[in-house]
Amino acid sequence: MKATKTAGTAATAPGPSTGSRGRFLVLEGIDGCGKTTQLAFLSQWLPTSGLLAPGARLHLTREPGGTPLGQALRQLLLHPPEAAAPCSTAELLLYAADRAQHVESTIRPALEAGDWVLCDRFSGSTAAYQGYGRGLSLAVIEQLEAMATGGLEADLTLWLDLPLAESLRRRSGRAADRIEASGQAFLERVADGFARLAMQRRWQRLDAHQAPEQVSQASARLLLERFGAGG
Ligand code: Z5A
Repeated sequence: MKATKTAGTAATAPGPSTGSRGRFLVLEGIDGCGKTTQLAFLSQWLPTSGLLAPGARLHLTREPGGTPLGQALRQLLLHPPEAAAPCSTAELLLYAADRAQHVESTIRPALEAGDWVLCDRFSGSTAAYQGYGRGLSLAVIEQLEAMATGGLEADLTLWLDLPLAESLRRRSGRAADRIEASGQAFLERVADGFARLAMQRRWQRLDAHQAPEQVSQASARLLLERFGAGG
């Protein structure tokens, strides 16, 4: 099982919590942009990077599905029985419910214990998919985001920027989930939305159209610059 698809905690260093607030890192991007691959790299590299305080742990998690409630919501969102497929507004609210539970029960407690949290998707995905993709109100989405997160924001969001054509090529031959099956025009709006959000929210762009090792090196460099002794 890939580390990033395992919601929950990966203890990486024994010891008591550190007392100071930890760091919250998020990976965002269109389907197949390489988040899982890079999360697997970061889950190995971060604990040896010297960035975590002594005793701090690294938690790997994801949205939707980072909690037991979230796992049930994920199933409903991505693989519902045909008669149970949510309409766009219900879909938005289910992602918000997943996030509220995730922040409250997993992310915030980990950060308060001084741990680091590495999350596959967060609120940017709701703006991209439900806002730009489905065409729901971005203002309403922002209000819901504030409610679900209680104002919690990532310390750093890495945006894996990949052309849609390459994402489709990478995913060819794999069964599409309900969101992926929403059609090319939808996916184009989502991809465009990610590019806009990256500018608005000052995400760090990573060129995801390079070899996986190069993407990993670039992400490690960015993290050292941002959180290292001189950052
Ligand atoms: N969603 C939403 O609508 N609203 C929300 O608020 C949230 C989510 C939070 C969750 O799916 C779905 O929920 C997602 C958005 C929606 N919908 N879709 N569609 P997910 O998170 O489970 O799955 P995903 O985001 O679509 O990711 P993925 O398919 O697992 O892909 P990935 O993790 O980004 O990529 P990967 O698995 O690392 O790589 C894909 C393939 O490319 C694989 O064969 C790799 O070996 C290969 N790969 C990876 N990197 C490279 C490089 N650099 N070069 C070449 N090949 C590569």
